[in-house]
Amino acid sequence: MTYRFISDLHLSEARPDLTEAFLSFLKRSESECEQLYILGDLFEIWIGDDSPSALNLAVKNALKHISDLGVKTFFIHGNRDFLIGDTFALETGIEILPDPFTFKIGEKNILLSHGDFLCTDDVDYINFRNEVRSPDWQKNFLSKSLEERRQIADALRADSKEATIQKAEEITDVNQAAVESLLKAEDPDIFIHGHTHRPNIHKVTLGDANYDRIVLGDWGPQGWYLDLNTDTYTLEKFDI
Ligand SMILES: [Mn+2]
Repeated sequence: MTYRFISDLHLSEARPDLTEAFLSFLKRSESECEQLYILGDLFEIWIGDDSPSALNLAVKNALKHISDLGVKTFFIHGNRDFLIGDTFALETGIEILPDPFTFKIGEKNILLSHGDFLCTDDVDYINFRNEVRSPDWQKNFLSKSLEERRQIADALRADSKEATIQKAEEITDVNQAAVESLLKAEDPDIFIHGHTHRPNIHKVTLGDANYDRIVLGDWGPQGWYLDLNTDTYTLEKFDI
């Protein structure tokens, strides 16, 4: 049984090469894994499940196809596609999980997250996150026309890009104390997340406890995925 994990593909109309790579990746995943977990930022932007585009349709159809073939698919919201909702889940067969989410593979506890909530040094971002994740904000946003939503989203994205350029390296990475308190609270054997675009395997020791923190990579010149079996895992990359 192989569990496969990806995140931070940032699919958009501007990068058809990434969409192509994802569709081929799903095709081979049909026979290479039994479960597929997408840990956020599948899309560069998501303004509502009712937004029609060729990209959205192609991705939804491909997800529906692999799930119809029996590969169980899961999704955790990223900071770009946090508005993916129940309609998307229904249309694709994907199951939306809370963030963070813990489950068992054999004897091992696995903890999953997108990872953005651990970037607590970036106070502006955490405040923004709290605002846009509130049911009121989302209800208000989704009640606007698609055109209005697109304008607001473009403005937010421009702000965020500018802010990220100005921020110090360490501010946009996860905060170590936040990671440690999450590990102590959830006590997983393996913690898998994305968001930071810093693919790596960190061996963490806290007191008597050992944890593997695996950071998935974003897709660009290369695609990244993690394959996890009962006893082993491998963090893989391939050229796009
Ligand atoms: Mn992210």
